[in-house]
Amino acid sequence: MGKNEILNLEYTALNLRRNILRLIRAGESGHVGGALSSVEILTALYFNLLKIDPKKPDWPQRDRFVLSAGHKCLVLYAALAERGFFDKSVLDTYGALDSRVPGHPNMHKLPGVETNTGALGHGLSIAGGMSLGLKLDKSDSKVFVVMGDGELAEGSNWEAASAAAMHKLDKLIVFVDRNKLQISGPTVEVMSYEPLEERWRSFGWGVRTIDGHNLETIIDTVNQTPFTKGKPSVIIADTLKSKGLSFAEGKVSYHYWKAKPQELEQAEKDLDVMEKLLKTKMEEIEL
Ligand SMILES: Cc1ncc(C[n+]2csc(CCOP(=O)(O)OP(=O)(O)O)c2C)c(N)n1
Ligand SMILES: [Mg+2]
Repeated sequence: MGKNEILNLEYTALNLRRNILRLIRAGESGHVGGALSSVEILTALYFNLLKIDPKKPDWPQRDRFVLSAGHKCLVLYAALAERGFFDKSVLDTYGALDSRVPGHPNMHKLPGVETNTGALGHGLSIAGGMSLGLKLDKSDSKVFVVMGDGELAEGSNWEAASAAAMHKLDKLIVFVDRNKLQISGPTVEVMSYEPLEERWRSFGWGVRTIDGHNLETIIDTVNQTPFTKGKPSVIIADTLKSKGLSFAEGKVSYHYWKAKPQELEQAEKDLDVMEKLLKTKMEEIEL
């Protein structure tokens, strides 16, 4: 990929973070930590990898995206709005009664949402079913899933992982957002999943571990799927929870953020600094 192309995607990632802040401003609170750690993954998907058409959200040939960890919905709303699935003014209704962007994604309210999620541990089963259906239809469409690392404590995931391997769903691509934290503490202390890579491998999946904030790496890695022909693929994305907010990064207490006005101000400043850095990078490229 060209440097310019990557930088443009980095700008898009910044816009997603700005959209997330806009949602938080409207609702005054939300699951911000896991939304911010997945920003680069959703940027890569919605602005490079997914075969989609915002004007035709039900286009049968589209790729599917399932946000299994539905509480991360702020990042999904941010990406869908930025990609043009709906007007950005909808983001300002977050937290309001009957909002189209509720606390967990609802496919009946918003175009681009493939399925309802929020009860952890269901997305992979749904995505596996979608992928099997597409395979039976001889479709080329891929199914992508984003899961949380804490979510992997749900036993249903491992049943779904076995079924996907048995059915040789090699167009099924899962990201585990390994930000190492879940709701109440470090993931390995609440319910350890380690050794994660070996665990997925033993379930019959192709596995890679990457830096989940590096857009170029995310795209290159997806473009190498299936890592093994006939096997589903999982990408363990190492990330930082609340990435981008100086006062919240890596802190479990920002899993769900009840935003104080001073914190919102600081958050805006943090994103302005990010924008300045990107501008400098852009000038260096143009020289
Ligand atoms: C079945 C179920 N149990 C509990 C919860 C409450 N809950 C919401 S988020 C969360 C922690 C998820 O952690 P992780 O998957 O690591 O997400 P992230 O760190 O990306 O926010 C829990 C336990 C839920 N949504 N569903
Ligand atoms: Mg986590």
